[in-house]
Amino acid sequence: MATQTIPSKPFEGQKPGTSGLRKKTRDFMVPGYLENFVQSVLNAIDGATDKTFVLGGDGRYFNAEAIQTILKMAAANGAKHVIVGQNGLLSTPAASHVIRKYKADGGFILSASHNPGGIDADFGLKFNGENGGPAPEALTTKMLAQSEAISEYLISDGADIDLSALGSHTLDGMSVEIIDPVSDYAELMGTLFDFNAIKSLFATGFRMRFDAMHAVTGPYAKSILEDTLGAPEGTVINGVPSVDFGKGHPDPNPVWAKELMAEMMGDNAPDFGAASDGDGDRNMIVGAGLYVTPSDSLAVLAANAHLAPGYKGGIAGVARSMPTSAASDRVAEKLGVASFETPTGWKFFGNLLDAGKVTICGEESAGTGSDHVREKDGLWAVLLWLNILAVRKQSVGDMMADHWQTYGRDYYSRHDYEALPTDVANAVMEDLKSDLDGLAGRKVGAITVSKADNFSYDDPVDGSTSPNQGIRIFFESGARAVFRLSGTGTEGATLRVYLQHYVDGEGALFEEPQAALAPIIAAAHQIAGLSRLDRDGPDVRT
Ligand code: VG1
Ligand code: CO
Repeated sequence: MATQTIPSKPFEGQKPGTSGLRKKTRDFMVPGYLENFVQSVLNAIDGATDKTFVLGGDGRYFNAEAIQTILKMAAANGAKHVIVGQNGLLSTPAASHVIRKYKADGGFILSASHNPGGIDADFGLKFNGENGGPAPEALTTKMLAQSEAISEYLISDGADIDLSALGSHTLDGMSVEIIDPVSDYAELMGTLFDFNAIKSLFATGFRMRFDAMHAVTGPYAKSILEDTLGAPEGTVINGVPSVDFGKGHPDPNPVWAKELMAEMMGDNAPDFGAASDGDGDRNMIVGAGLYVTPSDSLAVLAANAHLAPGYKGGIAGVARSMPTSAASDRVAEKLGVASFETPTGWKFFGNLLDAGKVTICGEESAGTGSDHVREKDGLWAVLLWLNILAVRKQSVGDMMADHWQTYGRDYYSRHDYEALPTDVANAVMEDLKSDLDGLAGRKVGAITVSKADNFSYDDPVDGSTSPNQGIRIFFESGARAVFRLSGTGTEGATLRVYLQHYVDGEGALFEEPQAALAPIIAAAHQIAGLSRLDRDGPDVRT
């Protein structure tokens, strides 16, 4: 066995986006593509010598092959030890936990998250640091620079490791430990939540459906919900991970989690429904007949977290991404704790969590998490909901009604226009930017713009600035429209339009969100000139 030095040339566009490098699977399979990026990451972190890494992914097509390559490259680059999830599986939050628990120097997570999987679909790779969180922008910038200058990579010619065999292995002098992907994570959940209270809830006949969407959370959800907490078998549906996620989009929103939504909106709906995404970091929450918008879910979790043992001392603060609604700010204000508004993407929460400024974070895209790891965590959110429901002994509908009466309701929806021609999507954003100064005071239909800006974030911990994070348009009514382009897509451009309208606790709290938002939707269309998209409507409405 020996280290091979393979000459290589840069590939264009190895720029990590909102969450790692995401490309078409076939791009990743081009000889040298994956290798170049892995070597660039290792170069950017000043090498692998004597380091320990965690390695695993969401099980999509090419997951296992990529793991063998990364293992051989880690060995050739001098790493000491790699911890791998059995069969190459580790959910993103579980990987974050394993990095922290075993004090690894970082981890490689193979996932394109909510994007579809398969040879003609998407693949992705991201690197998380020793705090368990996604590489911050300063580091992803270094990775890109390395990828643009690369001339060779190192790889061992050792044999493949049997990823199904738990325990210790050796690869060209490097030790490899295959671990059960679920047990460390399940143990952590047991320390945060009152499992006995949740067990009693299920024992009363409380009915739940968890849609794992053929993705990585299946084994986690089955083990924790069914085997440990006593939920009846069949509570978890689509629970066996498959390389193409049953040919679906493993994206927990009302459009893609159709099967679950149909059941939850139908007669005899279960009490509680939830779904998670490809890599297990997102969650969707649904009550019988009621979809809970993720921004509201974040607010409810922040307001009630103290009911779970892990948070009984209260929370330090709440952070939300800019496009997320202000619902969690209202909770923070009432609790007398700090709230923060960050750019889209979990990497911006890491500093706030590390500095102890916040306990709970969330995004409108169905990501919620806390300081227990440094990633958003789908099953964690579901378990916190269950713990709260077990203590409050209320239905999801009654809890939401209570919440809105206390804080008012932020009607919310995101409209996505997917796979647009890049020039058209760029023109929408450029026109908005050049109009910004003229927008204040403009009357659009019945509503008036009060202020417009291009969001820029100053990190209060490390002092860095991230400009150009989305266009915000505020209306005099207190409503808001936000426009930004997705940084996780692999085809053309995806325009995201985020819409929000606040009604206080005395107002009309039980409207259908699209209807309540209709004037803002119309104004947003007019201001951004969306008729040029030539689409009948958005591809996804959350
Ligand atoms: C999207 C979401 C963002 C999320 C990111 C990664 O990014 O909007 O909130 O953090 O996906 O989530 P973008 O740039 O496409 O809007 V995941 O579950 O795909 O890792
Ligand atoms: Co995800």
